[in-house]
Amino acid sequence: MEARMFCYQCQETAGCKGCTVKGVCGKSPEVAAMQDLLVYATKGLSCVTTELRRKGLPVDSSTNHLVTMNLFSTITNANFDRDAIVARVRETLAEKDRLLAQVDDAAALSEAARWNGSSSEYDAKASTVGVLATENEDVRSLRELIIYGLKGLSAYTKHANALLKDDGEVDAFIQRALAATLDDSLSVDDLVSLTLETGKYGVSGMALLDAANTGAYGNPEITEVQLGVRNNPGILVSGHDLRDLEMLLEQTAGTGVDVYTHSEMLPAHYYPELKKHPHLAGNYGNAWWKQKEEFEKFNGPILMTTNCVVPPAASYQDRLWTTGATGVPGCRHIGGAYGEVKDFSALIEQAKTCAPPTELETGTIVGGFAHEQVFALADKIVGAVKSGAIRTFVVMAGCDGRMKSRSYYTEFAQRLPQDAVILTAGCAKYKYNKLDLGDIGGIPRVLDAGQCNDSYSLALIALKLKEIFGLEDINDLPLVFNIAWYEQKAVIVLLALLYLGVKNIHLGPTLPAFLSPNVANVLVENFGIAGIGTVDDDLELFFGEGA
Ligand code: FSO
Ligand code: SF4
Repeated sequence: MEARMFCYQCQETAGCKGCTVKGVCGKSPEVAAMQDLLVYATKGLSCVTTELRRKGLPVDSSTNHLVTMNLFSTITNANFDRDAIVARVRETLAEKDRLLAQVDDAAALSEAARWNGSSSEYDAKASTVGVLATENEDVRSLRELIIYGLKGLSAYTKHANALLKDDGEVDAFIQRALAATLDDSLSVDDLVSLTLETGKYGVSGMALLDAANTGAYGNPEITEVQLGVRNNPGILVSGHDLRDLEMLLEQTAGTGVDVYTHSEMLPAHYYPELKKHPHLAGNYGNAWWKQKEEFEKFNGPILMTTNCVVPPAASYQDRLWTTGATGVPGCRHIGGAYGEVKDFSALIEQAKTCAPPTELETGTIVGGFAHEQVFALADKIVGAVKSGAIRTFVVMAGCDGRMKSRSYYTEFAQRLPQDAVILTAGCAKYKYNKLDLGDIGGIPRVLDAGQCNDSYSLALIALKLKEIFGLEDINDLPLVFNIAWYEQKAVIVLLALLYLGVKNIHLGPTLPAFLSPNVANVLVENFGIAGIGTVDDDLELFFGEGA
């Protein structure tokens, strides 16, 4: 069949090669084209801002926010609304031209920095600027690896910005690196260096978000989260944006409407300033990919604050609302700039007319093992390692997804030796967080630090253990990495871990299609990156002795 688009940015890409007719995620070729053009326009804008910074001229934070929102909008499962993306392209080109007027030698800048066109020209232009516009497969692979890392970093930056925290150096880097992906003079080695530098800024971005979240809501603490439902109408909040949840909790207080979390919003329950709301009723359902059946049964409105959105069935489209970087045609979108209080009143009014959620399960799960909480337990944990009660920590952070082969992670968790403890973050946890894996001397065998960005917490924990045990190298810890990936936030987490010196990370369920054989080799040779095998083989590899 004739190619109508090309996208290979996520783990579920068609045939592990690329979506060329329609996205497995539901992205249409028409939306894919506008996302390609938006990335291109954002690179052009970044080229101009990087030139202005080089000349010592200031760049407004509003321009930085435009760049990060644009990249966030193109992440897998974030925005399926072509009109919304066209509007972003237009705004970006206008901003780029405004700033270009301040550059003396505009002709020396890249074509992307100089291009503009009317919306009738957008599709034709888009067809020339997608991923395949870079012909050399290694250069293309590295450029896309960097761009996907920057998309993930932009998502995390955006959440920090929503809490009025900025790191201008991270923004300047995102733009410098985006501009560099237009530069044909850069060698493969230059791009490998830039990839590692992206990881460095990934650490900064996650640190920024961690400080923003804990500054606003306190440090996560051990919390039991209800899985069942109450008898009131409810609103289900999904995605990662804690500030959106906070505003909704404030606006629903005393209305008789309960608020539930879904998928990556589960860790909100661990924060003192969020869990204090008595109508934050529990966590409903599982990871993002189960949303079609779970949203149907929830009965009330659902607020998607970020990806992962699945295009909805008609039966609940009217109850699905988007905000921030997300968009779905036919669903209502709630706007609001950073620092503004968003108006959720229409959504709350809808909730009042809805039946309470249908119960999916009962019981509780425990989480809240972010860095400060784990540091508070350090004596106990170190004692358990020294006594041999804990043999190994297994980092199983990352994402969940639809592929059947992900049952590997459930089986792997189930069959781990009893003296192994799982450290997790991100929606990958739903593959094993309801298995009742028990505890070791009171330390649960699944320690959930939070959302995917809270992988930063896992890195801090590893560094702390390294210090306590007086080790030179993080890789000398009794720690193995078996990470599941799906979309581009996992890419920045991976690059951040590489920057921190973590070696021998296993990545599954498949390796990224965007890694060319040569680029994959660089990662294998320098960092020991590997895929996954069978559960039997991997248990043997990690633990030996037929564990
Ligand atoms: Fe999951 Fe989706 Fe958090 Fe991702 S809900 S897959 S890596 O957006 O960001 O873990
Ligand atoms: Fe395909 Fe993933 Fe791209 Fe969607 S995001 S079009 S599933 S590669």
